[in-house]
Amino acid sequence: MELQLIKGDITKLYVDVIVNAANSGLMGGGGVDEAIHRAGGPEIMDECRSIRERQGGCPAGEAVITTSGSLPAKKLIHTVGPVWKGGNNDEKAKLHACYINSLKLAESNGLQSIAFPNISTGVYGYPKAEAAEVAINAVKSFKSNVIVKVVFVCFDDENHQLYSQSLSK
Ligand code: AR6
Repeated sequence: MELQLIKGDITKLYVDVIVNAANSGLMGGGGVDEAIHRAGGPEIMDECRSIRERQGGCPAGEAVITTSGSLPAKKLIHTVGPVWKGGNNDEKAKLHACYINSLKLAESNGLQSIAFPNISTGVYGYPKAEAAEVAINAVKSFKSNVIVKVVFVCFDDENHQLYSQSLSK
């Protein structure tokens, strides 16, 4: 599995699947979620609504898959990161689970390349250095015969710097 790091807008990527940092209601919001819905169009929200009606949303740490609408990526995975509440509320296990469950879902859908944003490091307030370690360790621990490429997409300089340091260790 090849690991790549880029700085930029995840909505522009031509990969098999991009991951959204959603909320448990799958209702849309700000940050990367807003950018994805804006770029991908209303079909995505229609499918999120059906998922909500069927299973009542998506708890933190879990992931669901939808159409990618008009995005260049073929599919879209929505995962829900933990809200940072100081670190003693299972945040690390939940963030780890976001990456693992997204990778499992990509794999079971035969998707070979996947791009992740820096889940929970925006509105949800997870400290960026700790979140980068969790993300990189989770992806490195995942052994797959299906997924050939994982892209970490950093939007801000601080995350990009942290990922580039960790990935070069
Ligand atoms: N491409 C890649 N990364 C981006 C983009 C983009 N276009 N835009 C922002 N980021 P956040 P969270 C980065 O707040 O902390 C939403 O309202 C951003 O710099 O999007 O998991 C949801 O609906 C940051 O590093 O997600 C939820 O309610 C990272 O994406 C809540 O926010 C994650 O920041 C989820 O909070």
